[in-house]
Amino acid sequence: MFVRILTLLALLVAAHPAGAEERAFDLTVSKAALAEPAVLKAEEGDRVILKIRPELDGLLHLHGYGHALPLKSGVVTTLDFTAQYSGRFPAELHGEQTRGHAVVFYLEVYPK
Ligand SMILES: [Cu+2]
Repeated sequence: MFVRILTLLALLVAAHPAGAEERAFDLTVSKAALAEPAVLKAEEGDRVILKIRPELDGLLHLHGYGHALPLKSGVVTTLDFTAQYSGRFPAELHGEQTRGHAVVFYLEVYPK
């Protein structure tokens, strides 16, 4: 058991390049938030942890990264990933309440 944990730790360390940071964001997805999309900043290789509090239903789609996350009003959801591509990526909410697409936030990933 102990050896297994060590192996797992070694894999985790190997997966994160030197200098990578953890960036945690708290986001509320509401009609007001959609009127003024947030800009989230990270650097290439960082671990991004988004804690999302939806006040609307829909599918959150982070373009460029291909992440699609179903949101249900009142159910807090976390999206945890490595910012492996640099650039500016819109995350959109797809659903009836937004009548198609609405930008929730922009993720800006700066090259290292
Ligand atoms: Cu989309």
